[in-house]
Amino acid sequence: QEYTLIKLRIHDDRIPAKLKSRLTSSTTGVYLAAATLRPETMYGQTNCWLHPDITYVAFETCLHGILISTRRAALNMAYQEFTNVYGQYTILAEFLGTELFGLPLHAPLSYYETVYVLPMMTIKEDKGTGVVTSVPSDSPDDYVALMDIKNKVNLREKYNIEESMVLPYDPVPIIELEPYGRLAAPTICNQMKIQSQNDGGKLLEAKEEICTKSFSDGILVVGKYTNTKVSDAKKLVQTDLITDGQACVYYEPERKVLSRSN
Ligand code: ZZB
Repeated sequence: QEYTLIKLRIHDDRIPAKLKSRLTSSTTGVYLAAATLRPETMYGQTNCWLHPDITYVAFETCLHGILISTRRAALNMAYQEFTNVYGQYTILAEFLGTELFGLPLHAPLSYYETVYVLPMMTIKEDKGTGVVTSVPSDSPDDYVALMDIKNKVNLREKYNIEESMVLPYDPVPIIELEPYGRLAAPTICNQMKIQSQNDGGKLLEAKEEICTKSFSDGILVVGKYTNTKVSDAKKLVQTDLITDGQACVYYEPERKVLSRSN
């Protein structure tokens, strides 16, 4: 599986102290490394998701500054020549997701100049980098999680999330997709009456429906590739981001399939 790693840059003046103390003057930025299959949707990023209880590590790369991901993804990257020594990475600092909530980020191509790190309970530790960039216009999972944190004061209080990190952020129309219009994920979630992050089955159904449709029929309505089909724009946007040093390619090793005979 090929993912695009999107480099979400933590504002330099907000790098956590325990990492800051380990940095040298040559550091070229600290980034949350979000794994996505949809680089063409980056115009619609509204926030970044981390899981509160997952451990994330910060490590130095040759070409991409300091990256933050799960340990497992860091090791995979070390085997993909991200680090100085093949197969090895040095941990500069370790964080639980909770320690990173509320950090301000620069997200490449996003309509919003600054986006924040917020909690999502359905992040899987063993997929991608454990860092997910949020595009609520086109991802049902992101849309319901954003609505949760917007609507639930107790959830924000629990994780010290301020209103200003959430309330100004709305889904951005970026892809036209018949018959859903320009906000496919909100539309399908409302049609299917999906209420929360815990509606797993319905969410999966919604995601599969619009993901497949978007690839075959979606048309970008923002940015340099306005009026381009999603299926064509994907590669074009990925290449631009990589050329600008704002992204790179990451391969997910194939999962072992457990076969059982009975
Ligand atoms: C931005 C984006 C925009 C995504 C969209 C999806 C959609 P799949 O198809 O099931 O493999 N993701 C990445 N890592 C994780 C993780 N560890 N836990 C939970 N979710 C994760 O899903 C790939 C997508 O799942 C990735 O692409 C990422 O969200 C998320 F408009 O990045 B995506 C209809 C989907 N739309």
